[in-house]
Amino acid sequence: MSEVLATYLLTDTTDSEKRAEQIAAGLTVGSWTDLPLVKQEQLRKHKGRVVKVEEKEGAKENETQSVITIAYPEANFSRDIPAVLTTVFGKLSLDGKIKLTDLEFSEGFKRSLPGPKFGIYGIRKLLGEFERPLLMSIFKGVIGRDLADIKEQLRQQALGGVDLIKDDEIFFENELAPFETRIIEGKQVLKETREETGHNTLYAVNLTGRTSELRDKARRAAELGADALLLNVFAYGLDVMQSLAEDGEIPLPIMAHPAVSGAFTSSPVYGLSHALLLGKLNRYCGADFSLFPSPYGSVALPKESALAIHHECVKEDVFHPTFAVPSAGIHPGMVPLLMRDFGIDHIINAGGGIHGHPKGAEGGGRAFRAIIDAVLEAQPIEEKAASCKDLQLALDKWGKAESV
Ligand code: 1AE
Repeated sequence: MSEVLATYLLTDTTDSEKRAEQIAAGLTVGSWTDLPLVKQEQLRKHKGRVVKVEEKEGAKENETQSVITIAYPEANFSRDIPAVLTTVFGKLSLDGKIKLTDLEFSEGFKRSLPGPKFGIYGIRKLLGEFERPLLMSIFKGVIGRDLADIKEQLRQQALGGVDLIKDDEIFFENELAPFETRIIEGKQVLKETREETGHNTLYAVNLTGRTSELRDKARRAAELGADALLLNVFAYGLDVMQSLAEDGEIPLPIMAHPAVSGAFTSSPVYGLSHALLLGKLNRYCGADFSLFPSPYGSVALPKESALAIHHECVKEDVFHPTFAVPSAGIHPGMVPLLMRDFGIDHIINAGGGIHGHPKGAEGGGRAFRAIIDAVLEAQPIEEKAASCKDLQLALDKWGKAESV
């Protein structure tokens, strides 16, 4: 019998064994022990099963914690993420200090999910770049700006040598720079910069609007030559991203932005774990890129959470790996830490850390590229900065980040 396994962290539960049994029965067949034996037999294949109950070491003083795993028969729900989440963490998510930390799916269930269309290798192939972390920059301060301003910002970013440029997540449909025009004109700018520098840069456009419009807008974006779609997936829901990822007429990588996810993940005792939501579920539902706060920047995650997301993005599985994009407040002085903790296969992503460079976005891009090269070549940063003025200016402004 195929099952989905859900693991939870319980906090301040007096009898974890009993609670686990209550959840296993309550979220499947109801109050089991009150049923006549003949009914129990009929419903046995639908009943949840307690797989594990363990006390958790290292809980805070005056706090008890345990980890429980419940197996839910797949016979109880349709093969879609909304049905799974509603079963395993529907009303339960409102019922005391309980956090959903992991979900394990059967191979059959996994086959019904898309996973990333491109994955790390597919994105690298689009760029022809296989040996270093990729560099992405973010449009900043573009609300209220006209297309000429936006094109100039795009040009400056591309000239600095970034591999990808994404819209800001708060940039929606607007009259000054409509979605379709932004793609057409933006691609023209990137064609010109490629002719000037030989460097290819991809553009991820923010796919926004009502859910019912997204499929057609995404198809149009593909026709017009957009390179990738940015999606505020947690404002819409994972199933919306899954539908876009499964659509054969939307042959574009999807960049999952973490906006709104903090409401689901930030509490240590409620919600879902970062690794599950921003790592595993993003990957299974089709995210080619998963953005999340790094452990060092302005909006930071605990290091173990950021590393756990990364692990879920890249670990051995039936799906392509998702590109992890630890972000928020990233500047060039953080690159040695990012590369130490996330390796070569991740994306270094900066908004303010590119645009805030004393020589503008072009200088910012060059500073990042220089420090990435220095780390790859094990060259002392100070030595590299002596031969790269843009890097020196960046280090003078932001310094070198301390290890966390
Ligand atoms: C965690 C997402 C980061 C993001 O989308 C963003 O806009 C970051 O901007 P900066 O680098 O903090 O300026």
